[in-house]
Amino acid sequence: MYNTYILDVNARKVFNSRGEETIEVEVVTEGGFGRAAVPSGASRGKNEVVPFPKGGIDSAIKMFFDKIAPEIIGMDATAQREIDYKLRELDGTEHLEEIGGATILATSLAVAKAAAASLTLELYEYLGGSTVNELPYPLGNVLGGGKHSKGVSQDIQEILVLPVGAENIYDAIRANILVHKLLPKYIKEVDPNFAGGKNDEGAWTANLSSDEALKVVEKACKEAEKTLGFEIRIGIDVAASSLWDENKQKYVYFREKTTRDSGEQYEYVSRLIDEYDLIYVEDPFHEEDFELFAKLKKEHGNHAFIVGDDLFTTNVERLKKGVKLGAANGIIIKPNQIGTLTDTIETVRYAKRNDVTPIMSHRSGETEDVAIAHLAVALNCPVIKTGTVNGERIAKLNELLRISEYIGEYSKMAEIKIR
Ligand code: 2PG
Ligand code: MG
Repeated sequence: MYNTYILDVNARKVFNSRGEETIEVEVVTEGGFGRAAVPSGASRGKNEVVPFPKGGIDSAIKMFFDKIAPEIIGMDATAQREIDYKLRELDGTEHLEEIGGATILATSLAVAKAAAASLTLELYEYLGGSTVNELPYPLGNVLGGGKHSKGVSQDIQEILVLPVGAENIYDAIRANILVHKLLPKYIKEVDPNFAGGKNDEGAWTANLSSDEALKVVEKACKEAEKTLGFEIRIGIDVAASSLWDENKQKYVYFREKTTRDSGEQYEYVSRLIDEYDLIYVEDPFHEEDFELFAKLKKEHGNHAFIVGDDLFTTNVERLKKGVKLGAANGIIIKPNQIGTLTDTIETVRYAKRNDVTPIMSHRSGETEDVAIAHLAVALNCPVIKTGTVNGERIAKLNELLRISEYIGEYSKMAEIKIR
């Protein structure tokens, strides 16, 4: 009668899009199979779970076979919460230092996928129920800098586009791709030596200041809007923790060769929001400055998403603090920041109950795994941040096209509401 029991598991080393080793886990049930691989970040928040244990990935794999496999073989794959608690218990540390967050998340996701397959459901249906029908708007990095580009490009890590006027997922994805495609022409007007370089996430990387970068993206958006006939807005991920110098107590802008104290950083970000009509501002301040986030949200939170990534690290306790202080109206959701599917879902639910918009997100070092596309739909995240081009990013976007087709005539875009 039941075909969801776990019969066998496996783990192996695979590579991510940066060519770094990561872990992939497989779970076999009586009636299904699930496989999940875990991405990795370059600009990591200091409160994220630890991806690999002291002995690195080899020791992670050994621990998978020694500790995890004997415990979960024989369990029911639909007992997600029980399995996730068990994984946390086996590790025994808050930040998953013992076994490592990568192995734990890969197991957690592979279990969910195996359960879904055993019930002949798609992952989004299994987790979201038979009535989910809203597709997230893709938020795409088109021009990169900071830690993802290293060197001469802008200090702001990501300039992103959000096709708010698109009426379906196909047009939304097409819009971001078109902006990306149009950009080189405008970049060359300012940086004649631009040779078509791309960064880790497939965003262009050029010798531009942050203002020049925003201006060229603005031009490309205008042209794309004219072609497509709907609105495309601009966002940024400052990734300010990467700029923050704890000793100097200042943000260090390497390319601009300037520093900004917290007050100056606030003024700078405020100016960018006004000047470029930004709809989305991620990590404008370093990961412990909840107060300054709150000030920015108070001033701009009715017309822009003020979003915490490193600030929250998908951790519900940090989000609770943020809600209390009114620090943000958006939260980046990266399952590998927190370690299990259950933890991820808990954070998304808490965010929604408190008017904080969850934005499902990739990492800069990705794999071909498309689970985040399913999670975004299942958990009703109105936005998914997953790049614009390159195989590992397109994989998620193409999966959204498939999901939209599976949902069929009732499929629609989620509502983007700034609260
Ligand atoms: C970010 C992410 C993804 P990373 O800062 O939001 O774009 O980068 O995965 O390197 O943390
Ligand atoms: Mg970020």
